[in-house]
Amino acid sequence: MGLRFQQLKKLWLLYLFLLFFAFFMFAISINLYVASIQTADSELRHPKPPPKRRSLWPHKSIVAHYIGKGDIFGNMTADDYNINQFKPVPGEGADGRPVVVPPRDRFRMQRFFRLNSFNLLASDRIPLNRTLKDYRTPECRDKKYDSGLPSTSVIIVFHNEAWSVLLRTITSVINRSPRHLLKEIILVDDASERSYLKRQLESYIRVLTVPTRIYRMKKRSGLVPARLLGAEHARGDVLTFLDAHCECSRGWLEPLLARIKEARNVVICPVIDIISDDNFSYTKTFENHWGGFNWQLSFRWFSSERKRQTTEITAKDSTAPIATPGMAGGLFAIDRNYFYEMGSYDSNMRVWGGENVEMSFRIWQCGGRVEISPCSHVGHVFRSSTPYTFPGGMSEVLTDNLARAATVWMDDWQYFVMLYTSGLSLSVKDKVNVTERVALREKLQCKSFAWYLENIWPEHFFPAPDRFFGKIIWLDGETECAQAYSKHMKNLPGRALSREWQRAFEEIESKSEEFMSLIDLERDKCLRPLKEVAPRSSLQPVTVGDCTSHAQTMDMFVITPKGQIMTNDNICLAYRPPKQGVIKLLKNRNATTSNVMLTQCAGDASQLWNYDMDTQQISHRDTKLCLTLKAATNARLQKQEKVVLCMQCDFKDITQKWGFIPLPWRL
Ligand code: LR7
Ligand code: MN
Repeated sequence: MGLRFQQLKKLWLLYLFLLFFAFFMFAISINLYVASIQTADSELRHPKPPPKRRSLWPHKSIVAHYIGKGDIFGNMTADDYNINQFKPVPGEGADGRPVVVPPRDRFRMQRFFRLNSFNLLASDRIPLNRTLKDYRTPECRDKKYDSGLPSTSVIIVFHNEAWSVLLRTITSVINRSPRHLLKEIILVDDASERSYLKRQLESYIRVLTVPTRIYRMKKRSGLVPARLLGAEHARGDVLTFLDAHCECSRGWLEPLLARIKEARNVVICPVIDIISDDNFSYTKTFENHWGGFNWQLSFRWFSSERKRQTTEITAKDSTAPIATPGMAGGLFAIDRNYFYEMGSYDSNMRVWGGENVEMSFRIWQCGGRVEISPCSHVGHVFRSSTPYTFPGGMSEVLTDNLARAATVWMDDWQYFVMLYTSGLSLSVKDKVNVTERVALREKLQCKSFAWYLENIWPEHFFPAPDRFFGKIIWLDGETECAQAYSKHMKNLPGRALSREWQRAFEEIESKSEEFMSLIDLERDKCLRPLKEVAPRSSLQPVTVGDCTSHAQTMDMFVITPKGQIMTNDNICLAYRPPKQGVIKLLKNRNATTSNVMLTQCAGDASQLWNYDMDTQQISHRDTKLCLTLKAATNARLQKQEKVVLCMQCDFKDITQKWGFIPLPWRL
């Protein structure tokens, strides 16, 4: 009896263990599966600005990465596309709160996500007139606007937009704009196929309290031709463009119109808040961020301090607009006549992309201004993938558009963009015909791109004639390139006095061909971020890797005469003293300790470096510590890694010797 009981107990325990184990494996595989589908569709298009929250670091990360959620269940039927399933639940999404779709609808929710690359079921539960909070600062709320503001036509273009999302955009415009300032709403349908966007939409807009008209493109053309069609029919003093998935919040319009009344050459954008593609919650973003473009001309948000440059208003006024080198593209107001005087849009830009770059450069270079008004808040649904088709091919269309913008406006820098953007090349440039736009630039007597960079975007991270552009090579003393480099530097007269970047740049430039030809692809190592993907927002340790691939930009650096070591996406090499609790945090984040990081450029002392041509050391200017290549333990992976650290300088130390290999960037 006793033995039996023992056996039973054992069996029972074994059974329990197996059950637990099976469950455990199941959970893991589900997790892996979800992770795999999420990364598969995480193609990043437009960065959303950072939500407003307390920052951990003095220089805040500026680009939020987000993971797209694709459809994982089966195909859609024609009915799925064409039926409007808007079914508002009172109070759902009120004050911009997130929507929770009931568990019984989760399956459908996944299925319908891919239709628009956002959670349609969540949107379909939110009333068209849902309430939002007042996202303005007290100073903005108190602001008085004069009575004679210009009127505006709001122009919304769309292709296959969801009913609830489009109509919530329209409703928010009507409900949150002073009636006398809103002349009309103009919708332009870029050849949508969904049936609810035909008659049903026409009869819906007929009864609105604000005159609303719809124009339809004969064939799918893209947002530029669609916006041009809308603008043609507009009668307001000002054109205000919005994407078809926005929500205007309280007081959004007056600051825009007031700024244009003050200065008609200003293209003024609202602060773009985030409406979640997942649950449609509305999140306020920073008022003080501004925009620019990376080396591939993708729009990026930045948040380093910027002087409020408007002349009429003092720099202290927190309600004053911020000058921005680049605009996101979708949400802005412009004086109607000024829009045409400045050449409206490049009508040969198709489908999506490039027009925001073109307009930013054109407006600035031809005497206008682009600004963001901190008092105007409009939400936008940020998506991680494109829901619609790209007639002509996504990459071809986008690169053609970018090539047009670059060729007309970027002077010498167009070659840089062509060389280092995948899909772009000088041959794409030859393909596009931009004669008309070049003539426009002549006619308006626009300034050069160099002027734009120097004056409008002095913080920029592009190459320039007085900067170095290329790779930072570790001179291990053995490879041919390393030896040639050291020999050249050592034999320069007066080199011992030259702790100046400018002098180093000149010397490197004069010998660039030779150094380049000596690079040994197998052995030479160049400075690069520790992770395979280039860092965009977070701090990232630095290491060395093969100097080979010229197609990637993560190991290419721009060095300014001032001593900033920058790379794409506004990332700079920074010294991070461990005392500030960085090591501890790093342990959690990257599991590697280093006091040298790639992080958002801020132009402060932590990011300034010296170069000594005599010893080939790069040292941090303030602390006089030298960049050193060391083995470090990665606590998480339990393995040794090479990491670049700042350590006491020792001119004999081979792990502290660095050289520069220039890369071409202009013809
Ligand atoms: O072929 C098309 N036809 C269209 O009518 C393609 C698009 N569209 C419509 C579309 O329905 C939408 O209403 O054009 C509008 C913009 O398209 P989105 O929402 O797919 O673009 P986006 O929000 O991803 O992209 C941003 O960059 C674009 C570059 O061409 C445009 O300038 C968008 O207006 C712009 N959106 C914003 O600036 C919102 C803030 C994003 C940021 C940062
Ligand atoms: Mn959009």
